[in-house]
Amino acid sequence: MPELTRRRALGAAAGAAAALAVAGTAAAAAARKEHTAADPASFDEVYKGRRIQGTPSHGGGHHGGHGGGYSVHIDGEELHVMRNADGTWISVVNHYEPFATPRAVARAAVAELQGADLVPLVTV
Ligand SMILES: [Cu+2]
Repeated sequence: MPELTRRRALGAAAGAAAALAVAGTAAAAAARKEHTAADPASFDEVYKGRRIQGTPSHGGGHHGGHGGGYSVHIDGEELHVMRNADGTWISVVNHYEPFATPRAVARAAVAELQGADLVPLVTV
């Protein structure tokens, strides 16, 4: 009975899709829970000869809260950072490499810059 087999196959596919949807929702909920956790603490240190600073910045920043409510500076210049939905962080210098904390992002940016000045990002 090809028809019955086809229906069964469709039913199984629908069941799998539903299970995936449930799993996706659970993952999203977990990510949200993590996201609503307290903002990372401020930091201020010298790393590889550069001063890196980070601090929660609610409502501040040059592009209005897009930075996840947190601002990072390297030698006084703002490093554009963004918080991903899963709670990880990226910067304009390391756009495709997520880090666990803004401090890790700042350190990675310092390593990436290799002593070069951070040029302020102009947002139009
Ligand atoms: Cu941004």
